[in-house]
Amino acid sequence: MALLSYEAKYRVRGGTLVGGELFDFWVGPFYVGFFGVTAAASALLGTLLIFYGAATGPTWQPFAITINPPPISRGLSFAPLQDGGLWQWITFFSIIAFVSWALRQVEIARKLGMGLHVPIGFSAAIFAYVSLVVIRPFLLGAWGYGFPYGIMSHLDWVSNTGYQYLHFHYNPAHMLAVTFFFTTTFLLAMHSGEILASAHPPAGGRVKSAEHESVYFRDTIAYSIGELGIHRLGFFLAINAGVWSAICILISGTVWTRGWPYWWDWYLHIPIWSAAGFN
Ligand code: 07D
Ligand code: 07D
Repeated sequence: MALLSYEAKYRVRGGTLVGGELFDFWVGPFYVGFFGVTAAASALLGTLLIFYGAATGPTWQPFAITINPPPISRGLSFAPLQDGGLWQWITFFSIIAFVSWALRQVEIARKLGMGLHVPIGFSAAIFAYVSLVVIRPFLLGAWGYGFPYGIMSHLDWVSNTGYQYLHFHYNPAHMLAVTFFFTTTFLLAMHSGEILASAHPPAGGRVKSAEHESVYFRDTIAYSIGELGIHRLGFFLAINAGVWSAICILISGTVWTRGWPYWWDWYLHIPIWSAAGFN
């Protein structure tokens, strides 16, 4: 069956959250839906505003373009367009676009009678972004704490924000997030490697089955988590990477205002060391 006719077989009506049958159609291979319309419109508006900001700014050098948030002195107020207002509108449209994209994933999952795992996964990234540009700036009392929209300027923000807390690596939630990111890539390398090794043999070779995969890991580490289990573990690790990232920046400047190395003072005061006079 040609790919498109195969897809057409699964083009079922219904499952929409909003709009009933109004936007329940496809353009080529793309499902539209109410949230496809809101995602496309807000992504277009946000991108046009970035171009407008670039056009009124000093450079077209792609790495140097930056749309900055309002100065901290403006607090949580609406800023004039050229003094952070553009950043506020771009933030607004980007959130509408990301959330619409997630809801469109929900509608497609409902149509196909599938679980909501994909939108839940994507929501971890949205949560991290919203933490950076809405929740933390709100808790700190100024939009100026958000990061600027520019390829290099957003890196400057990460570095400057990190050094404000002396040594960001000492942030325990950052440690967990980094560990989850590293573990996720480690797991993906091993898992994808295993699938390629069994399902894609050299020309003339025999494709191996799931049993080969399980036996491979039992022979190697005495345990195989199984076909479903490996994806559950991947989902758990990857989502935790995003969620602990969000937590690590949300607690910086809100619940912990000093340098992160000082957070570890409790370690020096554990009775077993202090009673022995080690600190
Ligand atoms: C591979 C999925 C595809 C996505 C891609 C990104 C744009 C932006 C720019 C119009 C893995 C598309 C990029 C649409 C175009 C303009 C001006 C995802 C994949 C290919 N960053 N960041 C990058 C974003 C933050 C950090 C690259 C976005 C935080 C560091 C790219 C966001 C912090 C480094 C980029 C965001 C942070 C980067 C490659 C939003 C902490 C790098 C991204 C919306 C999270 C790396 C020059 C990538 C680099 C890099 C985009 C947020 C840190 C431009 C859209 C504030 C340390 N970031 N970033 O592959 O080379 O992601 O930078 O939150 O070293 Mg960033
Ligand atoms: C926010 C992206 C959301 C994206 C969305 C979708 C489009 C569409 C279209 C392609 C979360 C965008 C889609 C635009 C594209 C098309 C067609 C993802 C987001 C919604 N750090 N650090 C992290 C490491 C240091 C610092 C996170 C490592 C230094 C600060 C992660 C190291 C200092 C912040 C991480 C290291 C420092 C972070 C980022 C090593 C600087 C944050 C991942 C090895 C001196 C940020 C929520 C993330 C964070 C963050 C890793 C070093 C500071 C755990 C590995 C010591 C200030 N760091 N870091 O969040 O937690 O992804 O943000 O040295 O704010 Mg760090």
